[in-house]
Parts: sequence; C-alpha cells; structure tokens
Amino acid sequence: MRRPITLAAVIGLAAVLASAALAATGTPFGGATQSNGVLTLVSNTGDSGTANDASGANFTGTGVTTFSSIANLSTEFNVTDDDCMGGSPRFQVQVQTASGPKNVFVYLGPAPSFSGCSPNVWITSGNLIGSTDGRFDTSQVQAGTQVSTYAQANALVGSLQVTGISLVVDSGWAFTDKEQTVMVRNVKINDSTFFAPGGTNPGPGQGNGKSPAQACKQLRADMGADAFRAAFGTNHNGRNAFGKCVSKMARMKSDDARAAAVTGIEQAVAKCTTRTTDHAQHGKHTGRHTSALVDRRHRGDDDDQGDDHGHHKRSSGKSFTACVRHAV
Ligand SMILES: [Ca+2]
Ligand SMILES: [Ca+2]
Repeated sequence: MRRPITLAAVIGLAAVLASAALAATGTPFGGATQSNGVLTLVSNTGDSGTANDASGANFTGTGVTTFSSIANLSTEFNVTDDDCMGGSPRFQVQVQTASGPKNVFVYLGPAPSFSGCSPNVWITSGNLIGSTDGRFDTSQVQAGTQVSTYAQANALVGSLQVTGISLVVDSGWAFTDKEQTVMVRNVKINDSTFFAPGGTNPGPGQGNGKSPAQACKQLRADMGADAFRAAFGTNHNGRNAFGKCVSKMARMKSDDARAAAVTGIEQAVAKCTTRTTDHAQHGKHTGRHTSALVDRRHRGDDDDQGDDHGHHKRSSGKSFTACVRHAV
C-alpha cells in the first residue's frame, strides 16, 4: 500500500538522513588540532596547562559491536617531534568487562619497544588486526598480558562489547622538552575512514574501496531503508532501490570511486535538509542542484548554510524528494 508523503514523514526522513551522514565521527580531544583533514596530536607536559597533556580522537558510529567485530584497524602517522615512546601513539579500545570498562592498548611503531619511529615521514601501520608482534596490551583486563598477539587479545576479550575506540598521544613526559607531536591521517576502522587529507568532515566509507554491492549496503545501512528507497527506488514503492543502486555503482570505474561516491551522496543528501528548507522559506523552488560531485568539491564549505540556522520547518515534501534524488 502506498503511503502518502506527509509533512511528518518528510521531517522524519530528513532527520534520518541528517543523522546518517553524521553516523561515523572522529572527534578530536585535548590538544588536538585539525588542518585540511589531517589531525595533529600534541602532548605537552612542559607548560602550565593540562588540557594539552594528552591529545587524540574518539571514534563513534563505526558499526563495531564486540572486540572481535573489529576487522580493520589502521592509520597513517607521522611523528614530527620527537619519537614513539611510552606506549604513545596508540589505539585504545575500551571494552566492557564484568568489573567495568577497561582499555585494550594497541601500540603504533616498531615492535618490540614501540619506539624508534622515523621522524617526519608518514608511516603506514597496516591492518593491526591479526598482528603477531605483541603490540596488543590487555593488562588492564588480565595482569601480565601487556605483550599479546591479536589472537591472544581476541581470545581474552573478543566477546566483550566495545564501548569506545580512540587514538591517543600522551607521552610528552618521556622527552627532554616534555613535548611529543604526532600527525595522523586516514584512520580506518572497519568500513569507516577518518581524517582523510583534503576533507574536514570525515564520513562513512571515505577513501575506502568498495564493490557496488558493498557501497549500496553501506548507503542503505547509513541512510536507513526508507530513505534509501526514497533516494534510489524508481518503482511504485521503491522496492527496486537496491538493484538501481548497484547498477549505478557498477558504472563507476573503481572501488575507490565508489567509496568516494558513498561519502559524497551521504553529504549531499544531508544538505537537502537545509537546502530544501531554505527554498521553502524563501518561496524558491528553482533548481539549485546538488550533485555528489559538486558537493565533494565543496566539502567542508559551510558558508552557504549560514542562513539556515533555526529553520526547522519544511513545507514541500516534493522539493525535498527531488533534492534527494538529485543527490544520488
Ligand atoms: Ca601541558
Ligand atoms: Ca619534543
């Protein structure tokens, strides 16, 4: 049975789409700064303030459930000052144990000391899941297990719920000048990539290669089934949406192109919320087209959203639907 498009339904859809585009987020903390998508993490224990004693980023919306559900964990990092030392930089995976939340540390840099990182070059960690060189430290969960392989860590905590994933730099204290700086980019956690150069708004799938079906599965999961059908479906109730999506994705040249398209589509769709609201507010329905390509070129440019604040009403479901369909 066809459901009429009501104002409430459209607002609900807009909310779903807006939250979908924000689903995977990397939030910097402490003394972290971000430039052109790249994160700079400082640990300065030599000055008076404590806010910059540690830096990092917290990652949410990755779809990770249990520890064993983490299939991909990697980053590129560049130690500009002075070295890897004292367990920093590291990933930190918080798991819920019977005696409360505990952290599993995953150290970056060369085993076994995790110091001696070449300075001022980008180092690729590779996928740390599966590593056998003892960089998993589960000693918060079980004493004496600070040098564990992935398999050993997974045997201990694999079934536990993950309640947080972060990347941390906090060893300023270990150096003569009491300061450590590490740059970070292309942090990958399962299907999500964070802090990709050139972007200021990391989103799901950014820079991560995808087959046509993978791309469409991610879009459907991130947008929600209803929004996905509205965006891609062409028959009466949008039931052919998945097939239409796969056909569209299959025409792209590479897995990377598809992954980029997923990010572009999600961001473009999210902007439909503000743009169609803006049109309705000003009585304009002339074609201000949003395309994934245009949107990607202007990623991070929020100037055109400045007059949208505080406008939460939508008067035209039709223009919103048209915008969503343009976005894909
Ligand atoms: Ca400080
Ligand atoms: Ca230093």
